[in-house]
Amino acid sequence: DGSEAAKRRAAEAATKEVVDGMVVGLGTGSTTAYAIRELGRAVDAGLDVRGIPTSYQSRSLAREVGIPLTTLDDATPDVAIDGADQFAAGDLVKGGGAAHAREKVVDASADRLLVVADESKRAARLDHPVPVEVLPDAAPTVEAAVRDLGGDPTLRVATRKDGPVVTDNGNVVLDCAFGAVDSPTDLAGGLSAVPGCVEHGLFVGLADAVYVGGADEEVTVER
Ligand code: DER
Repeated sequence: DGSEAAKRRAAEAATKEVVDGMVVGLGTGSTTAYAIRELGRAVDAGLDVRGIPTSYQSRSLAREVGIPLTTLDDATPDVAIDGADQFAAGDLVKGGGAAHAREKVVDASADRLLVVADESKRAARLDHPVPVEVLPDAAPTVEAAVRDLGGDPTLRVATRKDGPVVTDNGNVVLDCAFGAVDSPTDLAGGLSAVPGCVEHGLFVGLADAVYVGGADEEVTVER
């Protein structure tokens, strides 16, 4: 459908920034998956790159398409390519895939973070529920702290598994509805200070470019 084609266009446009010898942070989600597949084709054609995955999903897809992998022990990403649940003026809500803890580490370590998205992710102000990865035993106390910050937390329930979604790190996820966020910086600071919060999905000031796949076969780049 249209949005899949738009996601693919955005991802393939961003992948053009990857040149020989680069180390690439490989984000998680369906939009970034198009970039990972495109990188696999480029590797088949002789491109010399190494990838640093951000989740079980991105690692297994990178292996499937033949991208050589490395880790942050041995390399720093020149570029990271990652998706978003919402973007507004370069700030992001991420975590739809419950991978945002490792994504933020890799994305922030990269010299350039390229976000890839379709138009449905665009917003004037961030108002998407913010995923918060939480130590399982801390869920009740983090829920209370989120309410004190003005949010409404919902434990993310798994499908085809009884109980909550469990992240690659063995934690659970609260989706926290705050409505329109006046200051992403302030809310990010408030969430980071909550004991038991492993990582939240506000990526403030991290994106260097947002590649947006439009309905009209176009890709716009917002810097
Ligand atoms: O989990 C994540 O942060 C993903 O990048 C998500 O935000 C975007 O996933 P999508 O490209 O499948 O919409």
